Amino acid sequence: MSYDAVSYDAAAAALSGATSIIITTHINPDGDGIGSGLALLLALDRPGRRVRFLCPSRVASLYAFLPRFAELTPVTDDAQAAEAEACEVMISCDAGDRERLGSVAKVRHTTLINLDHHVTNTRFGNINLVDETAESSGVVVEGLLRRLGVAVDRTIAECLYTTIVFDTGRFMHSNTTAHTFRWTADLLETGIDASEINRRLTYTRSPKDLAILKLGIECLAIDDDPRLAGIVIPAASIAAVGEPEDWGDLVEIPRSLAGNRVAYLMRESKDGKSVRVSLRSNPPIEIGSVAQAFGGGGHAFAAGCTVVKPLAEAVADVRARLRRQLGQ
Ligand SMILES: [Mn+2]
Repeated sequence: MSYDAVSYDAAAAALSGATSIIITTHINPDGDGIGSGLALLLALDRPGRRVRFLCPSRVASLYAFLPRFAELTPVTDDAQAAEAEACEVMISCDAGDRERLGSVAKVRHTTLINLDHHVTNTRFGNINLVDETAESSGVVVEGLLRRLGVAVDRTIAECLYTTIVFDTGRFMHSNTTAHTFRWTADLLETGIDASEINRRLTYTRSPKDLAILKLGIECLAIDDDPRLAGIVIPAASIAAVGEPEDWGDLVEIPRSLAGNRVAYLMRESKDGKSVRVSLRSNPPIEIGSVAQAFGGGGHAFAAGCTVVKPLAEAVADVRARLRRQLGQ
């Protein structure tokens, strides 16, 4: 039996026997983390079992159309975590390391299942269900549901479809394969309205979101060599517009430049002490190792990190490293 089969079976056994389960995902949850978690909530909830979905930070209202979204409960500090009711099994979706679970990791639990697909996953669970070949964590969830004998119905499919749309960049990223389309086709067979979900995920920008988009374009930094381009946003500019609920895919703006290979988004923190960095690249140039070098993680061609340095210094350091990746 392969390592994967063993961990799928172990996770299925732990969940089948549990009468109390907490589902969670990473800080600043995205379409993959939320979709995976809600799919599990729908699949695992049954009479005689208590299933909760706790989130370590606020969740963008963009996802409010998903079934049972209203049940997402924020646990954002250790005091809340200490008060929260204990569970037998906690299952974390789409988080590469324990720190990404924030205070939720401190809610008492007996077994932790780490369900994920990041290459940089630190195997922090008691059971590690990590499939690096999966396009989204939702794909791993679907494999687990098969082991559990739970059929993917229309509502579960809506959640899983959200995970694949999000993590493949609407079927545009390099992780999109023949498997992706076959897997997604099975979801469509359940009768989901894929175009409506696409609309919900894409055409939902608030005036503030558009102001952020405008700011992103204003802060665009393009070199003579279009292979490297990015956006650097100072804290004062973010304060002037107001922090958005979700930073979305602003990094796709420099990425859309003809000839671009490596794109970045760098946002200065409110206190000016650190910089949040999002990186994207086109194969074969990988930037996962760059994010890791700065203490972050993710995938080979989509990764992120937080650099604890003033903005100018962080920008210089990250750009130098990215230039080296490009062989400059
Ligand atoms: Mn993911």
